[in-house]
Amino acid sequence: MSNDATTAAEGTRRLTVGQALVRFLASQYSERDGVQQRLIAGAFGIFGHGNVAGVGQALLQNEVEPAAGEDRLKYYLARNEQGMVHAAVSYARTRNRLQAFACTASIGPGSTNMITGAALATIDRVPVLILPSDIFATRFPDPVLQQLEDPRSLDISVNDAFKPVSRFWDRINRPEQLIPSALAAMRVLTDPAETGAVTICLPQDVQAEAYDWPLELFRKRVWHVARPAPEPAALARAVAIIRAAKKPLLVAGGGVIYSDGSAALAAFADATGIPVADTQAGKGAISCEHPASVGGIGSTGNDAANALASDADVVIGVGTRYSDFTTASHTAFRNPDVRFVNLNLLAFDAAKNSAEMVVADARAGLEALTAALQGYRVVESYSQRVAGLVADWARVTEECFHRNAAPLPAQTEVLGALNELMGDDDIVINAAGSMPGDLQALWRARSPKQYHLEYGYSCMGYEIPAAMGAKMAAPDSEVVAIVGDGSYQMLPQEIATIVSENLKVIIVLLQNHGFASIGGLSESRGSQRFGTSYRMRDGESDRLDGGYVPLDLAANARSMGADVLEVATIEEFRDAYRKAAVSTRTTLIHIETDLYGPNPPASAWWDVPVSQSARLESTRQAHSEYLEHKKDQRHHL
Ligand SMILES: Cc1ncc(C[n+]2csc(CCOP(=O)(O)OP(=O)(O)O)c2C)c(N)n1
Ligand SMILES: [Mg+2]
Repeated sequence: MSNDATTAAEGTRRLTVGQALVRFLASQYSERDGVQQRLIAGAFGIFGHGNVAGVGQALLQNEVEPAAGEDRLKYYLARNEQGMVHAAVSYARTRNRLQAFACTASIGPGSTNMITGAALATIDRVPVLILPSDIFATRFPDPVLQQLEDPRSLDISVNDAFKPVSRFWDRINRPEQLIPSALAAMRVLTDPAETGAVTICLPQDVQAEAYDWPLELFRKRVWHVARPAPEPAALARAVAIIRAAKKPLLVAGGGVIYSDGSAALAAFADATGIPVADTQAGKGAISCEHPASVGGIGSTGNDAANALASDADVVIGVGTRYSDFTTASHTAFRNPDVRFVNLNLLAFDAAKNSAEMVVADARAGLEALTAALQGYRVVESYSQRVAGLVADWARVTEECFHRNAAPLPAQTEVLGALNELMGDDDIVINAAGSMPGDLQALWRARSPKQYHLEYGYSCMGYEIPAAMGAKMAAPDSEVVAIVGDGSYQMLPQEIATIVSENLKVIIVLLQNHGFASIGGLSESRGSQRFGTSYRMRDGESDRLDGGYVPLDLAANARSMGADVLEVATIEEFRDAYRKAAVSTRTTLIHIETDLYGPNPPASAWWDVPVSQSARLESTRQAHSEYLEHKKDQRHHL
């Protein structure tokens, strides 16, 4: 039975802004290829005075006394607002951007804690609905607790800081503004070319304000996710370039996976013989077992993909934004005559490297290209070169995976054990530190969803909350977050949320007492690993060069309700993984690894500028090496 107050005006319903928003969100659906699903799968939140009585009351009412025909918008209580946005992004990514979460936070710090997550979503092009609470629209009690006061304008709040990291941003100062805003927000969330963080700021008084809403607002609404086909003339231009190619290389980005384009990519590679390299977001778009798959490209790529990139006369970028890691800071593609053909939903990305642009859905575009390229195939000697390079790198991978390093295992051995133990449909998650590089070079992904690397924002702290989001999105998959000790210390607290939701994930914590990644980078750029390991301040030197900080991260995870297995060797690690896999409880496996590697051999450069002037010899030396590498950098005009 409806418990909403009815109004005199027919066809309207009197609800607060919070109630109307919740009811609206529960009625939204997305559709692609004939399959419909709820667009907003639920709401993460943390309440404070900014949202407890507005959006919070609405979520309560939706849970305990919904109106007739009102669907549930399930509420999840997170521990940190940044973490909940990461979880939401991971959920949406796992669902190929067809479903998203709402995130409600209180005003001030609760809301600004979401900015990092919003930036990550927008950079990674993954939908999330951000609902920061805002200062009073009436301005009566100003300054409310946690209000930023700006003498230049009473219209500014901390939530203005979401503007550059949101694809859509609005503030609801009057109830009726919600109508156009909510509709615009859904359109952006479901537009694969525009999607990212969508932010609707909700002043705390307006959240609780009642209005007579047209009932039509709450009808089921289906947002169709488009698959734009290439324009025939653009396709023809692209085909002419590819047909003339002798040494083409396709670079598969995350767009291939989001478009569910793996079968189309495999068919393209089968028909043309064109080798396929992958980016961090695109790994798994083609199975590592496909003969055309050459693995990771760029700064953290492998020798096979990078050798092919270096020689390629035509590079076909599909669903990629060409990050500096992919292009090795514009040193990867060295053929003086190289040309680019980019297939992307976003014209902005399609235009990169002065490419012939094909603005289209990745799957639709690949299908069109395959059809239009009929009869074209790379020559046999090129295919043989590809196979030889791939076989060479497979040997390096085997070595890295089975090093038997002592006394501490190398992290590549842990990654190798996971790669062997995890199933095709399981999901490995990582974001920052030295592991993304090792994974990009070595991991052999056998399905499009197995490899979940957040490397657009490479945000430390993403892994654990992301494991929660991925598990919610793929309950039948084993979800494994691999996390460094630095990343763990940024954001471990969603373990408590994972436990409270009865979710089972596996967290693998690699303890190396510092930053293997930035430590190595620091050393190679002449900065002597300064400030990159977790050590005590020494009483005599007054520097951070004492013993290890006596930190017990295993106990930390245990304190939040995870089972913890502490292991020292790779054999013990394998056993622990098997135990964790059959357990129904969230388990963290703690293993100490060697801060100094060895890591896979690097075959490409990354531009990190070195001080042009220094007293330190290490820096001067690194600067002259830097200048050597700079010579290889080029624009593609
Ligand atoms: C939020 C955030 N802050 C800083 C960085 C810069 N950064 C990249 S890797 C890294 C160290 C990571 O340490 P850890 O997680 O222990 O991984 P390891 O390098 O030891 O593999 C830092 C500080 C980042 N990526 N994200
Ligand atoms: Mg570390």
